[in-house]
Amino acid sequence: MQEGTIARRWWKEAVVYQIYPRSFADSNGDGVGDLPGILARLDHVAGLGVDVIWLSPHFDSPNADNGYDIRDYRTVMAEFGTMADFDALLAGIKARGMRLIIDLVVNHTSDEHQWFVESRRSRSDPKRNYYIWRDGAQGLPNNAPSFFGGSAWERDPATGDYYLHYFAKKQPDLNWDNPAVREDVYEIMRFWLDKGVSGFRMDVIPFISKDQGFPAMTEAELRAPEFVYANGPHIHAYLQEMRGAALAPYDVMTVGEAFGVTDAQAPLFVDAARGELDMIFHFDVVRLDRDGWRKTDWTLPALKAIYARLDRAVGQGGWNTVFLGNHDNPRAVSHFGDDDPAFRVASAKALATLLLTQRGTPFLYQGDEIGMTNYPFLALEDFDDVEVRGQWQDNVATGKVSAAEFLAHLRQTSRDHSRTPMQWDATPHAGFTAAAKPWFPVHPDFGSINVAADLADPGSIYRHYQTLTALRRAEPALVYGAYRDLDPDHPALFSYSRALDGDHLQVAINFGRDPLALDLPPGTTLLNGSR
Ligand code: ISL
Ligand code: CA
Repeated sequence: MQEGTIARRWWKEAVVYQIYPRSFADSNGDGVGDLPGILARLDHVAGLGVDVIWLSPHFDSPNADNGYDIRDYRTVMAEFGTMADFDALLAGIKARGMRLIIDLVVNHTSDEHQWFVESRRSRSDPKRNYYIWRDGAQGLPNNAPSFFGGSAWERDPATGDYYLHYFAKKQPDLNWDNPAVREDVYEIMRFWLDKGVSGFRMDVIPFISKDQGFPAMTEAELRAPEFVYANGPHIHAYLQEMRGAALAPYDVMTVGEAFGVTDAQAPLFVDAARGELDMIFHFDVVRLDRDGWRKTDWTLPALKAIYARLDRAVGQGGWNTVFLGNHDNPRAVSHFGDDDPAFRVASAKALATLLLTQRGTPFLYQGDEIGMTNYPFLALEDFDDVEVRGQWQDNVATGKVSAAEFLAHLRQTSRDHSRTPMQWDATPHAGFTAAAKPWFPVHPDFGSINVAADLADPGSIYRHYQTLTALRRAEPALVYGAYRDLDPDHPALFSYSRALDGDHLQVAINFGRDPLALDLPPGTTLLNGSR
């Protein structure tokens, strides 16, 4: 991307930290993380030097998909606390000079949401058209698959009709072609914006507009249905309407989870002139080594090529995000780094350097700041994820693949790796809970991998994150500087420059186990001594 006048915005300069509330900190000893638990640990987050917290869904939910199935958008999930707890958390975040963005999950609701309870009652119910129904007498509308196993169509006994659900059966898709749905969503957004949140992370937002003809899907399309489900006929109209109707009066940030959006399509979502989203999460990096549920290999040149391509794609008017982990992905140091005990710390620090010196708003995920690793799952019953159970039905129960083969891939790719409890210290259950049993097991390596250990070690991963967030704050070139890969073909070295107004920084990251020699131009100043 060329140097030039990039519009300055607070959310371009921010570093974001994602919290998965179920697994962050339990304050009342029921084994489940909660909002008061987060409040009690805010100094840890603020101490990292982050500016924004992204809170995964905190709304009332039956937890068919751990909160991504919302039953009431204006109520806090009972296990997480009360609205007073939310207000106290928001106040605590602001008191530390940070902002809060929350998770907007409006492609679908829970099937226990009042809208769906009414919609499914009868074909003539006023809420019928809040969801996507098709006449049961015509048979399955098309061969669209659910991401969580089986068909995307579920036949409902009350009327014998089918309803659409791209995710679990308990997550019926909303009908965004119905203006009443859109108005209700904008009302929900204003409710939380008026409470003082600073924006939204928008769950699978490219899916909200559907081609309601639902044509049959080809074999190729079935291998990656997200590219069929995203970018429906009215997606940009709806995002522009949303900006005008709900977001414009507020100084907020929006980031869309752009599952199914290619880098070529990115500017259509994030070019500021279009008034849609501020930025999007691309899946190119976290999915570069995936073929559906299968884990495949990757190379560093392939990873570097993605960063270069995404940087070019957003152009002058757009903006990128940078992330290596979240609640849907395995642990970054196990996925992109090296979690062998001899290399884990250096590797996690290397990944932190990548996250915090690339061009784009960095999104950190809870636990990566101490290099938490993938969990040693053994059998199907060790997993919690609805996606795992559904894909097991599709692939193993049907006899397509052996349990051993499916588990071998799952042990590398499962979303559950990032959902084990945060490891605070070496006390029972890593200080996550005082309960006899946490909702999900703590990683057995918590005795050595925990926040207390990192705080006591000046050379820890946590300390490296602190150094890097301070560096990013001190060096505008790391935010707005032009990006150039200096050695795209090197198999182990990731080396790039960031240049702004005569300031020229070079970043060099060793992705390999062997030391690398690096010739630096004369007069180079090392900005931080981590070698
Ligand atoms: O790739 C996926 C599906 O096979 C998952 O990572 C995920 O379903 C997808 O990225 C969309 O994620 C979002 O929507 C889901 C929810 O389960 C995820 O946690 C959320 O991040 C449905 O709300
Ligand atoms: Ca709790």
